[in-house]
Amino acid sequence: MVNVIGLGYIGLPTALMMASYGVDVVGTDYNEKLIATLNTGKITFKEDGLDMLFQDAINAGVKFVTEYQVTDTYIVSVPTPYDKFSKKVAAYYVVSAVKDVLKVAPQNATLVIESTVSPGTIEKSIRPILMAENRTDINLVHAPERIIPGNMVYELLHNNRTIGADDKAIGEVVAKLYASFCQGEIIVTDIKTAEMTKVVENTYRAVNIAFANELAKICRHDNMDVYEIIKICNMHPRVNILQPGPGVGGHCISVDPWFLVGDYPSLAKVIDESMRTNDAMPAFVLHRVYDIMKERNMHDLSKVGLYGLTYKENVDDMRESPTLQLLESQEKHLGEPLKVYDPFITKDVIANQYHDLDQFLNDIDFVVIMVKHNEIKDNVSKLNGKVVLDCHNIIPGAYHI
Ligand code: SAJ
Repeated sequence: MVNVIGLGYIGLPTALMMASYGVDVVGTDYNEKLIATLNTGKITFKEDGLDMLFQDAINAGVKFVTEYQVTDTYIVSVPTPYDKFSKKVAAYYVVSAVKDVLKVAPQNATLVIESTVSPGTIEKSIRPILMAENRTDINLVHAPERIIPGNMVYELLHNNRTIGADDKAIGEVVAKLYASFCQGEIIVTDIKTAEMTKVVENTYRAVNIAFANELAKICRHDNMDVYEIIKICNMHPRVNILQPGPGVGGHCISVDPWFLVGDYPSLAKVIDESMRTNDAMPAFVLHRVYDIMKERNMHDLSKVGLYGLTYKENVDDMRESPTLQLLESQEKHLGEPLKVYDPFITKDVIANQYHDLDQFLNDIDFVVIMVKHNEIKDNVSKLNGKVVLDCHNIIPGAYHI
């Protein structure tokens, strides 16, 4: 039996996928409310294909509990934030999950850590716990998750995976467990290499997005069309630039590269500058808003609305979202917060929030497209007559960042 610890954005789909492919799975989370919701047959977040997977897993006998189980395999998928000041990984959730596992784990159990951690974290923060508890019999493994919100179920099935283990034979056993559902290639390596690959993958994307954002600023400065330029450059066989945007959100690309800056401050220069570039984008958008208002002779900020609150399109996840960052930066100007609407955020989470697109558009003259949800792409005609600042190049004739 596999005990999946932490039933969030990664642990839940992983538990459901394994169960639906015939693995005996118990999911554990200390959040009683979350377990109660799952046990009433409700899924806890929106994601393509997750509802169906949930049903399959329930039919296959998956269980959700708050207690850690006595079993031979544990998969830990709890969050790893970073310390805002030191920029280093904050491994306290993983540390406390591991300590709890050790209270019940039998001899020679395998402990797989899926949570993203910086290179060396398992050696520095996890192995010493095993030593202190006299539990060197436990097989430590790192299997960093790679799935992208918005396409998680497909990617869980098809992405290649990395398994880092002290002992190659144990790595192969865990690879076999993942192969019960994963159709991609599974590479077995050592733990530190696995830790580094995960952080490097997200850093690669962060640096590439920062490059696109910097190009957007250069093009804005000299009145060039950044989208046309990127499109033409990407027709070169060895160029693949990502897209500029209003900032980088989510719990991965806006967080993981900081681990490298925190651990190697004198070496990770390009990464540090890239993260600062991305973090500065929401404030850049706000300045664009002020500039466009000036140009159009508009004075009333209460007539400006932000479309989209989530960190990217068609997901309901708001963590580190550029819109929240923009509002935070606006707060510093002591203004009345801008109006906001997002079809995926049904609860009231901030001031001036709308729950109906028509009502939102009725109350404003100036719309900033912060997130390119399908909803707005399908309703472009509703923007007729409005001033539009489009941060994603989806609305013909709109202002760009
Ligand atoms: N973004 C841009 N321009 C782009 C692409 C993205 O501004 O061209 C922005 C998005 O709007 C969003 C942020 O970047 O705010 C991140 O979105 P994303 O779709 O690039 O990635 P995440 O954070 O949802 O998921 C990433 C993925 N990593 C990589 O693609 C290397 C995913 O595979 C990882 O599993 C995930 O991080 C994770 O959990 O680490």
